[in-house]
Amino acid sequence: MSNEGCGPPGAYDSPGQNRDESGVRASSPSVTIPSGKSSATLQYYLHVDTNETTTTTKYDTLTVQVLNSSGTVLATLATYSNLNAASGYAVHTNSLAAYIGQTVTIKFTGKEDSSLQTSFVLDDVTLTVQ
Ligand SMILES: [Ca+2]
Repeated sequence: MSNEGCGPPGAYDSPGQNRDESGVRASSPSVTIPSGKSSATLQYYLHVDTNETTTTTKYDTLTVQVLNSSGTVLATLATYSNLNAASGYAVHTNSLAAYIGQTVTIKFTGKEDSSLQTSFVLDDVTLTVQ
């Protein structure tokens, strides 16, 4: 029997200090927005919590993007950062009217630097087509 593959315990683990959380990285299944509709609205609730203390620099961000069926980014709908930190959830809406008749994917991508965590908490993501 061999016993390989594991490095020394703790070699890649540095406990304490600034714990880095990866935040949100999620995308919806692709959705087809039927042609002939007049409005398409993406709505979601977002709570941003941060340990950052800056009031000027966006160290940690969450971007909301529209991708086509090939995975190409068509547009960035919104960008949030540690500067948006607040208690409670805020409701946001983005128009997807430009994509009526297309099949698109909505992608939420959280990105953080190596210190001072920011959490982007999404809830109730809905797409309303009328
Ligand atoms: Ca940070």
